[in-house]
Amino acid sequence: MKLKIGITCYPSVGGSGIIATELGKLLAEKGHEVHFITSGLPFRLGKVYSNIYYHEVSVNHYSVFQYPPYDLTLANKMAEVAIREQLDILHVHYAIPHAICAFLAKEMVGGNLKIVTTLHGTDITVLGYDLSLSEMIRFGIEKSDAVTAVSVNLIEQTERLLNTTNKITPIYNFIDNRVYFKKDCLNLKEEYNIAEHEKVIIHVSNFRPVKRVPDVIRSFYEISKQIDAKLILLGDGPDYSVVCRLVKELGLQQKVLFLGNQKQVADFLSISDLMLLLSEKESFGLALLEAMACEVPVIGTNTGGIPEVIVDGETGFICEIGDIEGVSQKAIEILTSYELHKKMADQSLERANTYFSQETILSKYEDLYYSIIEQR
Ligand code: GMT
Repeated sequence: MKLKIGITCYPSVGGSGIIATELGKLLAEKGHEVHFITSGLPFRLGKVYSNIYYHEVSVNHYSVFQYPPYDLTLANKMAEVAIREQLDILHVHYAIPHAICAFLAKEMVGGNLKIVTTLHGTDITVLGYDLSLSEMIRFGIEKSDAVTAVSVNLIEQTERLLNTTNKITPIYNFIDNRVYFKKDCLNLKEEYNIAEHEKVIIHVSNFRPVKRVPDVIRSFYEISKQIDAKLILLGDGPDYSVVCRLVKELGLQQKVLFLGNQKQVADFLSISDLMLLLSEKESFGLALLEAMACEVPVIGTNTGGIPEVIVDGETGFICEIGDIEGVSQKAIEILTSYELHKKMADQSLERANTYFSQETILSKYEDLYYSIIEQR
């Protein structure tokens, strides 16, 4: 039975938007009908699919409202699309506000519409501590027909913090290995003036304070004392200028490449020897998985879902938050041993393609959809 699925996410460049969009594309490839109900065209949609529709949520800025009513407009749009298109499922990414909007839409529509909520992280690990929102997040989770989270750690945190009773199923994030694989991009090194013998370290994030990008710079500073290397920074965000200043202070201007938001992430990963993701909070760390699929070993911090992605000592290393010395030692270990690097690169690819492949994860979502539809 083919399903009609509405998907709501933040359509920007963040990991949750990427996962929601990629999932929509995979579902469409399997013959399901997918309706994106979002405030903008999802960033990763790319090519045209005859069974993917886009319904824009455009919020009116009436002067009578002090704040634009995104949540209510979204709920109204969800209800409208659910009735017109006879949706079976509304799959929302983020409990706040999307699960609440879906609940409102379901109340408006009645009937058999089912809500699936996927928790991605900051709706729990940051907003969950905010007493002005936590009860609402709990409500959104309890009222969903099915709830998933992108790591087991995120489930534990949700249950501990919010005392939820609704079952939460872990469904890990995935990569599309038709997009993320190691390519021959050596010309990129030349274009960016990276010498052939220089090692390339990469960091990809939205430069929020939680990503601790200054730790990446400080670790790189230590590494570059012993190894000829360049650091590629992909992404942009609030800490960008703090990071620029630190790079200048440490005299690293010639060694750090600020490349901003880029679409061809796999090309940059293909010339990289190591990824650093040294976050304070990270419910999964999609960037790590993208690196692993491109045969890049990774060093991440011992937080959130990162230890579920990296196998310490096999696909990379796990270090404590803020342990610059530990990170730089491990990085030097990987970058100076051909055998260790090769072993970790191979094991990273193997892990990405077995535990986190699109086929495995897509079928988990499909099974979940069918299981709640059977409960009708
Ligand atoms: O990491 C961010 O700041 C962006 C955020 C998002 O909404 O995209 O990422 C969260 O969801 C991703 C996809 O599930 C996860 O890979 C990230 O680990 C998670 N970020 C945090 O937990 C901080």
